[in-house]
Order: sequence, then structure tokens, then C-alpha cells
Amino acid sequence: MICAREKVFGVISTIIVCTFFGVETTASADVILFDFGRGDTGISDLRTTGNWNNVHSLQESTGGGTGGTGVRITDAITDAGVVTTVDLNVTDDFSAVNAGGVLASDVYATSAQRDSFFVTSSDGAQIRLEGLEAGEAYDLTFFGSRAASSPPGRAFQVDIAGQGDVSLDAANNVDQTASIDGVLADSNGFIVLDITAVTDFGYFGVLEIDGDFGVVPEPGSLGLTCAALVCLMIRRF
Ligand SMILES: [Ca+2]
Ligand SMILES: [Ca+2]
Repeated sequence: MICAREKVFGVISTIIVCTFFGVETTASADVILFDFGRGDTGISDLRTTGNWNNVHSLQESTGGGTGGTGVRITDAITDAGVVTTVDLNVTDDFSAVNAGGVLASDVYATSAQRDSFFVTSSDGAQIRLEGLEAGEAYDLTFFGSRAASSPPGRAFQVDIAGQGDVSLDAANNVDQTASIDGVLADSNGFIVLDITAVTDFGYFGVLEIDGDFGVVPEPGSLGLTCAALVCLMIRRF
């Protein structure tokens, strides 16, 4: 009797685990692209179509707004459209959103190159990438553009504690990127990026991540996996 109860408990536990935690697989090397800038609420829509993750402000509807703390992308897609476990979390707000980049598509689509979130000399930002594979190495590439005919400075710097830093001048930029390669996700699957202005302002427009990502199974395949596990356990009664 006790044994039967334990088996029933086992089946129920399997259903609960499948329902709440899903079944993850790891994709082969892939690319995730984030476009920082304007969305569609109240002002011009500069989101990039296709397999991009558009990061835009929570405050746009009130007139421009900022790339505020709490802006979040959940289950980012790869450039092949695969849904991953990767989240992007703005843990320290940017100063505001800008759409004054050079109209060009040398590296990415124009809608990605021309807008950005920006920081100032007195107001940096922080992004935490979550849901990465713990201990896995990732290559990170950054882009930013701001049409400019004179000072002040428009360069941003990205620091990843203990793993490297890089800067990129966004002034009139159309084809330059900056990268930090081989960045290790910590034991939580996190990589934290601190973004600052080198001098006056820093325009941060695109983040590209190259590496292996966990994949969120499609609902259909998840259901089949759970059903198969439950059937297997019932047959063993
Ligand atoms: Ca800030
Ligand atoms: Ca954009």
C-alpha cells in the first residue's frame, strides 16, 4: 500500500516537474541579437523585424522615456528563430533613448544601427544576461551609432568584472563593432555588463551574443515528453 502511494506520488511529481520546469536541451553554436532603441508606443517604430530581440523603453508612451530599470526580454530568440532560455534584464537604467544614429546598414539592419539607449558621464547602466549555460564561454559584440559633427564625446565602454572591457566611439559610426570574447557565464548562468560613457555620452545600440544556448521546448514537444515519462512510470507499477 505504501509502495503504491509512493508510485502515485512519483507520477504526480513528474507531472509537476515537467509543468513548472520544462525539459531543456542545449542548442549548437548560435547567435542572439538585441536591438536597443525605440518601439511602437507613441513615437516612431524602430524595432528590427525578423529574428531580433527588441529592447525598448517601458516609458515610451509618455514621450521618449528612458531605457529604464526593469526593462526585460524573456526567452530571447536566436537569429534562426529558436526560443532560448536566455533573458536580458536591465538592472541599472540608461539615461534615455536616442534615434540619432547614422542611417546605414553596414553591419546590422538600419533599424538596429540608427537607434540606441545612451548613458552619460554621471549615469551608467547595467545589463544582466540570465539563463546562459553556467561555465560556458560566450563571445559578445557591441555596436552603437550617433551622428555627430563635433564634441562632446559619444563613446561607450563595457566592463565585465574580471573578464575584460572594451570601448567603441559611436560618433558617425557605421561599420565598427567592439567585442569581448570568451566571457564565462557564472554558476547562476549570468553575465553582467556595466556600461559607461568614456567621456560625455555613450550610445549603446546592438548586443550580439555568440555561443551555445539552452532551448525552451515547444509546448507540443514538452507535452509529449511529459506524457511519455508518465506512461513509462505507470507501466512500471
Ligand atoms: Ca543608470
Ligand atoms: Ca532599433
